[in-house]
This record gives sequence, structure tokens and C-alpha cells, in this order.
Amino acid sequence: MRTPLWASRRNLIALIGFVLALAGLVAEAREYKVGNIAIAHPHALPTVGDLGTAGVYMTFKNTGAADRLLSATTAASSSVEIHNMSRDGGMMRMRRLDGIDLPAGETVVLASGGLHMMVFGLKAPLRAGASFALELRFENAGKMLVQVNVEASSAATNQNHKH
Ligand SMILES: [Cu+2]
Repeated sequence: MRTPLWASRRNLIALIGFVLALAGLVAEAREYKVGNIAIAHPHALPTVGDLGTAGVYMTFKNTGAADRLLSATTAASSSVEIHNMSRDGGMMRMRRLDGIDLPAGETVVLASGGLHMMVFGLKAPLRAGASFALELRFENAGKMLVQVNVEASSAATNQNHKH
């Protein structure tokens, strides 16, 4: 007896879904671990025109005692700052921070419109698909080198992130 066509098509669709889910996992799989800190999905937005700055985002998951991100450096730019963006009345305001607290057992997300890092004085424009090494320094966990992927995003661009 032959398998009805609708059954095999359903299997094919399920297979395609599985492959797509797997591809998504691979793209998101860039995760690092130093001490109790897991660092997931370090990424930056492509630069716009000659603008020598870009926002850098990632997620920190602290599975141990409280820690703190102190600073970051990269050979790709002259400096890296830690910023927080928040809504103040109707205005988005940017504040420079001297670190980011990573409370025990908590996840801290650096994302567009909130906590983020920012590279200044980029030596070359950031193009989607490229990547650069960024060294993170934590109070307790020490140093960790992560690879930051430059990813195009429809949600935000560096154009509306001027200082
Ligand atoms: Cu900023």
C-alpha cells in the first residue's frame, strides 16, 4: 500500500520546519562562558555612512554570585563605552555608566533602546556579515574575548542613535 500524498507532504513540511529551526539555533548558538557568566549573541549593527560609532548588544546570564561588567575594549575602535538609554518624559536620554551590575542568578540584556555598549572611533565601517573581537572585563569572572557579529536589523539602526 502506498503512503497517501498528503502524508508525505506533511512530513516534508515538518522536515523543512525542523531544518529552519536548526539553522536558527546555529545562528543563535554563539555563546561564551567565563566563570559564572554566560555571554550570548554578541552583535552590533552595521554603521551608517561615515559614522564611526555603533551600538553593541549581548545577553549576560549570571548563574553564580553577583558580578559586574567593568569595561570592554576592541582593536576595531579607539574606545568602548557602556551606556544606558531610557525614556525620560517623551525624550530618549543616553547616560554613560561606569559598569553594569550582573546580580546573582539573573539575566541582563543589552539591547537597542536600553543598556548597551558603544564603540567609538571605528577604524573601518561595520558591514553586515563581518565580525570583530571584543574583550570584556568582569569584576570577579575576569576577562573574556568574544566575537561580535555585525547583523543588519530592521528594528533599529545606528542612524537614530546619535550622540
Ligand atoms: Cu550609546
